[in-house]
Amino acid sequence: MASELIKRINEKKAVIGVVGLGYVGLPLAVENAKAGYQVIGFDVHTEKIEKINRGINYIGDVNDEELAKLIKADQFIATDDYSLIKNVDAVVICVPTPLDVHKQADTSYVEAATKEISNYLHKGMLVVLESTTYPGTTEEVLKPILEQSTLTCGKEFFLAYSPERVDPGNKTFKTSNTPKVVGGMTESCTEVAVTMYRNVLEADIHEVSSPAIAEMEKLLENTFRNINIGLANEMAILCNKMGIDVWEVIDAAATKPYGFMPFYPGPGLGGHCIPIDPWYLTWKAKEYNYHTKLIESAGEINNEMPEYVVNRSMQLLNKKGKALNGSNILILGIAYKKDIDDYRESPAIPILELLEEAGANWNVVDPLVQHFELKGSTYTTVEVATEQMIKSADLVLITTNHSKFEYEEIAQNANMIFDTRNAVSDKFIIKDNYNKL
Ligand code: SAJ
Repeated sequence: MASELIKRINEKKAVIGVVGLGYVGLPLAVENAKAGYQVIGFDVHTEKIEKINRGINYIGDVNDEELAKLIKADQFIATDDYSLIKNVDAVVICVPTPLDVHKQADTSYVEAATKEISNYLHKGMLVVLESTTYPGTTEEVLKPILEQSTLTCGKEFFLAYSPERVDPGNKTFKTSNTPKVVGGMTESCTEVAVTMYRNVLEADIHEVSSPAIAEMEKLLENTFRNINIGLANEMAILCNKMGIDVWEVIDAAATKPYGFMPFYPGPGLGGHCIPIDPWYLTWKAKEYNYHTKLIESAGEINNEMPEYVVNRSMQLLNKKGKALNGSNILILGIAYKKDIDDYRESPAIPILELLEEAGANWNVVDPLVQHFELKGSTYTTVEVATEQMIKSADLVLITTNHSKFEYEEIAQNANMIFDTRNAVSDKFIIKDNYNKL
């Protein structure tokens, strides 16, 4: 059955399903359709389905015209009708795997999608999970659900894991050219999944011996970042105490051509991956009575950065005889990182919450994020900071180093600046109003 499916994939006769049409699923669906496959996208959000079927794109990494052309050519359709899975030869699951309030992995979206697929699973079908999750999910969660169809994994259907590596906004590495790791439940599962990706992506496809290897390598990738950012943040705290410019220290260390990779301090960790992925490991490790000390320490340092930033801001205002309470603070950037329009897990949110608690007056400038939620209320950002806004602020707090900010004007007009991203170039710093992390 594997060879039949491989043949259908190689002849581009296979129909590809993608479940979850977000920043991972939609680019993948488009790449599959561009490769010549008939693609059916599944999502629970009707507004996404309607937009796609009208050829309207909503993901920055997807080319509007490309999507419209594929929809017009009937190469790609979106639906919430899972019964269409019976027409699909291979389905890729790209749904969220958030953490719950106890930082425990929430695989409910994955389980829901898998149960729907299981209802329509048929002989000779491939199922691939791409959502970031704890090692063991594919074998312990997906496989049993899919085998409720009475089909046998590795013989009658094929199951693999292949972590998504989408970096939203990355102009260099996209879905098509980022190397892909694939691990199947059996050799034939791996072979079928690798065949699909090899027909769709330009990038190298790296086979591993099991889904658990692929699940774990993804977590290593992002835990590596989390821990190194934690180290950079701890260095920033220590350097500040010692009166040493941590940014100059990091730039100097980065001259080492081997054995070092620069990471930079910041106001905290945002985004949908880095602050979250390491906790899948921590949570699963408990099952093996192991305490992931290093991961948790790095997480604590990163999680404390928003409070550290607010304390530093308070100290800076105190130097001018001001308290946080009643001060006007202009926040530059609510997005979780530079030139991104996403504020999920953004450290600017806890910073605003702390400023609110301290009785500070704040205003947020962000050219890419128009609205944001804070403690259940919706706020609107200012797109461009006027000279008046800058001058009337007791403190300008740079939390996101968007390229669009006019750093020279800010440096000239601000009473006081706290730059948590080393965003303001030295050449603009002509007054003693400038401070950084
Ligand atoms: N950050 C720092 N210091 C750094 C790097 C990042 O404080 O040196 C902060 C960022 O400001 C942000 C958070 O950490 O708030 C996460 O930043 P990120 O650069 O890791 O960006 P993400 O969250 O978009 O991570 C994605 C990840 N991609 C996937 O999980 C598929 C990650 O694996 C990529 O390495 C990363 O993009 C990337 O390289 O841009």
